[in-house]
Order: sequence, then C-alpha cells, then structure tokens
Amino acid sequence: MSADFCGLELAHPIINASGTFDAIAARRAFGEELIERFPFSAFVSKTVTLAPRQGNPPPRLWELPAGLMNSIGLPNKGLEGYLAHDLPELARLPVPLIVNVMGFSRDEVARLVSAFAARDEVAALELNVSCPNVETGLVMGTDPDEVARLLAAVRPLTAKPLIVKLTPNASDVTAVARAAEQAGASAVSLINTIKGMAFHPLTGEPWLGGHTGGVSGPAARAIALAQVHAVSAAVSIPVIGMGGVQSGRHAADLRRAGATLVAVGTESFRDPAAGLRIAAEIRAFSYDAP
Ligand code: RRO
Repeated sequence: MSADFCGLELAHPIINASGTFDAIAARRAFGEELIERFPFSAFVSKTVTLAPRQGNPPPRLWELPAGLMNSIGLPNKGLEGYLAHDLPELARLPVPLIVNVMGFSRDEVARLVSAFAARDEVAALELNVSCPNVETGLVMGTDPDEVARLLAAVRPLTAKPLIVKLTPNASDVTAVARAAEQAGASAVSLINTIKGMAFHPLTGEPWLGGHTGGVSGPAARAIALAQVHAVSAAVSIPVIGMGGVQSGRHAADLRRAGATLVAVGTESFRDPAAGLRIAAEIRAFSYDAP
C-alpha cells in the first residue's frame, strides 16, 4: 500500500505527527531494530526555531479522560544546534525526512526555509503556523491573509515540498487552507492540538506552566475528521490528516475524509510501535469486508 506524496514514493501512508516521536531517543532505547523496522514511511521532526529555546515551565502535561494536553513550548536546540547535532542523526533514518519549522516573524521562517532548502538530507518542510503554546498567543495560522503573506515570502526560497500545518483553533480552517494553496503550499496537514485548560486540583491555579495547552488523542478525533473532510473538499493539494488515530480503522476514516497520508501522534507515547501496527491494520482494513 505505497503512497505518492508530493513526488515522494512512500512505503505506506502512515507517518508521525511532529513532536510526538523522538527518533534519536527511540534509537538509543530500541537500538538498530528501530531502523530496520521503522514505524513510519516518512519522519517529521519536532519543530525547529531559529534560536534555541528552553520550552515552557513545568508542568507540561495533563492527562485527560480521552487524551492528553500539552504545553511543551517548543524546546529545541535552534537552527545551528539542529544542523550540527540532530540532522546528521536523522539523515540516517531509512525514510524521507520532513523538517518542521516555526518562526516568530516571516523573516525568521524565511531564514529557516533557506537553511533547509540547501540540505539534500531534507525531503520536505512543514511550516508550523499552529502551535498553541507560545507566550505571545500569536498564531499566524488563524489568519488566511497572514498565511498567504508567509507563503509569498518563503515559496520562492525552495523547490522542496512545503506543507502548511493548520490549526483547529481558526474560525474557518478551510479559508486558511485555500489561502495556503493559492499562495503555493504543496500540501496541508491538520489538525494541530485544540486549545484547552486545566486547574490544579488543590490550589485552583492553572495546572500547566504555560497556563493553557493543546488537546490531542482520542478526544480530538471527531474534530479532526470533520476538519480534514472540510479541508479536503476545499483544496486540490494533498492533505495529511491527524488527530486521535489509534488504529487502522481510524486511519482509514481520515483517508475516506480525503487525507493522502495519516499521521499518528499521541498514540506513539502509549505504544512506540503504533505506526507499524496501524500501517499493517490499514493495509488489511476495508469498509466492505464481511
Ligand atoms: O511544543 C509545543 O508545545 C507544541 C507545538 Br510546537 C505544537 O505545534 N503543538 C503542540 O500541541 N505543542
């Protein structure tokens, strides 16, 4: 069940959601077997920013009855650290590498895109315009005009596929998707996490160090399905669908809603081999089977 995505020939349609699978740590934990049986047909890295970041203060996670809420806040080594330390490791993976980038201005995103445009190890870029956990509260991806201006600035900088990661926290996600397509995006991916909040059970203060967080996992699945369905009908470029996928049936649902590829996120924390299992299950799944 191979998948053609923006000219990349992938072995199957299951990839990871950015930030939910640390391939470098997983290789340390599982050894070379992880490389021989890599769970995903392409690997999407955690978000890289221009400058190094510590991330948000703890606590960073809150468990929900049907999912997880995070306020990680983009900790990463920054562009220079990523190029020096992470890229050589990730380039050894047996699948194409998609690098997820985020900037706090168009100029920052442009500098990140230019840097990765020059690297043969990178097959495609994902522009994260949808992180819910930044101090400024500013999320570029909620405004179609902002997204169009960003694409106008960065599209000329690379011939590599540019995937725009959309937020479910926009008032009209289809308008943002159409703006991205018209301005030259190669694909869109959705959904990022849904903004949420929890209070400390004893003090009543916000539990998360970042105060609010992003909801993922099964709680997000029906929302993802509706948004992927709406966006797939609104654009002609490929769609990567994600949100609460735990099984081949869930992945098949997102494909039926219009997704070309399906990303597994929160489920990988419970089962690091979930990608392999879901890829096998979707191969076997058919709505018409008796
Ligand atoms: O690092 C995070 O807090 C984070 C990011 Br960049 C994102 O895109 N989505 C999310 O739920 N958390």
